[in-house]
Amino acid sequence: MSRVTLSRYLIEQTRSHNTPADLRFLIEVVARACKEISHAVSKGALGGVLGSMDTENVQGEVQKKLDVLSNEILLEANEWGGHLAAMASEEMDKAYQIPGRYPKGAYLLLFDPLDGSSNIDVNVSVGTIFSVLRCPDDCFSQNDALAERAFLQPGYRQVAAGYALYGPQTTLVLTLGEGVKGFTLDRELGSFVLTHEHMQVPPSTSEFAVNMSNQRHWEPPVTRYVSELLAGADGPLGKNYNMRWIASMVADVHRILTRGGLFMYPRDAREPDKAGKLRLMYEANPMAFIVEQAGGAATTGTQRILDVQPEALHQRVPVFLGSKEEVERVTGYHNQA
Ligand code: P6P
Repeated sequence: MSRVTLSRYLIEQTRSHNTPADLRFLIEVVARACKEISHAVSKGALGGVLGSMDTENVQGEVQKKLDVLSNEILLEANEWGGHLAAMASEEMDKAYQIPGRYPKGAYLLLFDPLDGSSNIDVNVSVGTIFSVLRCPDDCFSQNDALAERAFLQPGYRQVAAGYALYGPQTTLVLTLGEGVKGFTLDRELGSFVLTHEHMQVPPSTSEFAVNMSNQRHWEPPVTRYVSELLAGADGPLGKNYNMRWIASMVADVHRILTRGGLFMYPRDAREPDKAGKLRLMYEANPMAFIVEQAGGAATTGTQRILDVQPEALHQRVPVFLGSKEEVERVTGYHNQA
């Protein structure tokens, strides 16, 4: 059987599910940018792109050279196509307005250009996360603040979400709201080829992912839940659990999409107002959309992530996502507290 490339999949989606042509174009442009990022990441020390800049991003995190390069690749790839009204990125404080010389379109693109970038210098998988929203009618104003407000839509309004994982293979995982598909980059062809027709998160699991070094900062429901996981077969959950923590959300989520598991980044007493480390608009929301489309669940501990009404572009939320049985358990503990 001839191999299905991303382009062919998107065209067939247009026929079967009326995926708008400009959304199809958007996904293809983002995928092409991810190929370019994959190429830059794979060069490592040979490409002179390892290490950090002497700058910080809006999150107060030291920027890696590849963070900045990946952000520029995504901006330059997407600004001229006429499919976007604006863009937003983890690496930029304000929304990115489409330059006046280019036409605007109906979509808003949000991304974390290189998530997990602290892993780059030690050659551990990193990734790009993206989310697509429709632009409300009134967002075409020239007023930045207005365009910024246009981004503040709950995650259930996403029309597409995906990630590229730069690991032993470069894979693109995508949902258009009709399930989750996985594509693997064929470097000889230069195309993403459909390799995972129907990605599903197993409803139960024996594997969890959390940074245990933060244990003393967790709230009681999380402390209770993790202690039960660690108690194993002799404990209340009656089975032994394994733990993984790659410290690269894209890699941890991809493992969960592949074999199940529970990913946690809880609220942290060190900075309770920040509500944990992960950002709602371009990390939690796209991953929650993908995980739910794959039959899993994603909450803040007390609320479905996709129902959170954003109040700020770089807002953070606690994240519990993955196998439905475990997400429901830990969420139940929060609601009992
Ligand atoms: P910690 C990467 O910086 C990231 O945003 C996610 O990809 C990852 O899951 C998390 O932070 C790792 O955080 O505190 O374990 O380094």
